[in-house]
Amino acid sequence: MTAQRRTLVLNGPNLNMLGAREPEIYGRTTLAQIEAECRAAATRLGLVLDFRQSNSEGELVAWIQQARESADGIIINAAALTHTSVAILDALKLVTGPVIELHISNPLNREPFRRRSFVTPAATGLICGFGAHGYVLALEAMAHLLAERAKG
Ligand code: CA2
Repeated sequence: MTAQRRTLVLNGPNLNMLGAREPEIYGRTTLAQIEAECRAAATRLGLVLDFRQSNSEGELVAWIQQARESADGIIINAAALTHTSVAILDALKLVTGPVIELHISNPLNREPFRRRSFVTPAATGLICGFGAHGYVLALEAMAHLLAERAKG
């Protein structure tokens, strides 16, 4: 059954370059490998997965708007836009399903400018600092939240 189980995973700018630099912060896993791990986890958890990446703020906003119809929950690693984008915040505020903010690193123990998030005010919860495995943790949290919602 796919009702209440469609999960959109959104990835922001430069995450398509994962594995190419700063492995001490982000690890060596590429975004393609993360997507494969997410697909395996989604199958195990009974989620229908839509996994996307864009370097464009406008495209991410459009996808969030579309998700109001096409997804039951959103997991978002907005990357650098986390710290700058009122447009993403405004789009996420219109989403009625669960929103999970995700980061590979822990932005709270890095540079001060990473401590401000424009995603957090619209997020149901936040997962950060667990490396690429955070994506699987976020999918597990989403499966739990959607199952709870389905109970009514
Ligand atoms: O830790 C995260 O997941 C971040 O969202 C990653 C963003 C950063 O601006 C946030 O503060 C935290 C950076 C995404 C791009 O990172 C790359 C890492 C390695 C190679 C290429 C890009």
